Amino acid sequence: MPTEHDTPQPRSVLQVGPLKPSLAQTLADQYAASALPDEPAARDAFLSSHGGEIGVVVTSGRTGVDAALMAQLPSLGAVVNFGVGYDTTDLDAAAARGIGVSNTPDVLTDCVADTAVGLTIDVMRQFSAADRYVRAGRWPVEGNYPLTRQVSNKRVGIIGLGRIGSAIALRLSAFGCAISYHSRRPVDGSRYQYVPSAVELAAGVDVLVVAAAGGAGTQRLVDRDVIAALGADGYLVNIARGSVVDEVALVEALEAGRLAGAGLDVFADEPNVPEALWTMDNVVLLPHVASGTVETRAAMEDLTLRNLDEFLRTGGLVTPVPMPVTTSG
Ligand code: 8YV
Repeated sequence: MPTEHDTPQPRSVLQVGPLKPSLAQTLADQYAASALPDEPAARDAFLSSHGGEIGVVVTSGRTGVDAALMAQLPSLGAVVNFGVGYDTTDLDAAAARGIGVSNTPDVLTDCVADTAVGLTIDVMRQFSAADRYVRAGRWPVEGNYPLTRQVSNKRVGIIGLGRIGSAIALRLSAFGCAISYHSRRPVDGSRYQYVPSAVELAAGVDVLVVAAAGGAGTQRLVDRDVIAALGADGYLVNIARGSVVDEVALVEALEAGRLAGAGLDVFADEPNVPEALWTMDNVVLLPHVASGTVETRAAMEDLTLRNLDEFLRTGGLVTPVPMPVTTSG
């Protein structure tokens, strides 16, 4: 009985959501890719006439493919993500249909980890705020900038000791920081201290760095209790996903002085950032730029295309993500 692998699989490529311009151009020029229209009527028209032809979607971690869209792509064989995070793609729906999902791990680890270290130094030493102080002409008028907090030798807790979390730990260890971490389970062979809960971790550190993947499993993992445990002398740094932190609780704690500061590259509803944070000198706000370097985005683009090529050639993927086990699997 011919299986689905024998019958020729539709190989049409569909771009879903905005992508790095050069990648979008390559998809159009070299893969005859279509781009899913944003406008609802045009989108529905496209899906009803061409949905069945689509074999692979290329998207970014910021857009993804949900179950509703997946249902309108009956021949879909893979979702190729530009980005390490894939929390916007419904893995359960994909697994149920045997659809593979890939991401771009490793190639962005250094830049994201550098950003976490940069945010930690900036928020504790208030370099951005001090820079604004000088540019506002306040130094000759108000004198020296107030003293800030030392980064070296501080106790740092990492939520999510994966590739990026480990790279952050390595960097901050070189600053003499004592590293401890919380993850779903202890990491075999890790030289850092495992702490079984996020609250206990926060209670024992000066800086809490969020490096856990987004998704249902980590939704508001850094909640009110964790923020309270971190305390009025504690700092929060997030380079993972806004969804991992209870942003309302975070803003309230900062407004009430129940947290010393926060360095944030990601937010709950990007690109919207709570206005209450805009005027706080003990908060550093970045527009989701952790992997945003020429070198890293080029490497992400290359790995995205390698996954696409592999799927079109063999039906496999170069960097598939771990898929949930389905009851029917
Ligand atoms: C990407 C990211 O910029 O890799 C991720 O998960 O969040 C960023 O590196 C983004 O996903 C691509 O749009």
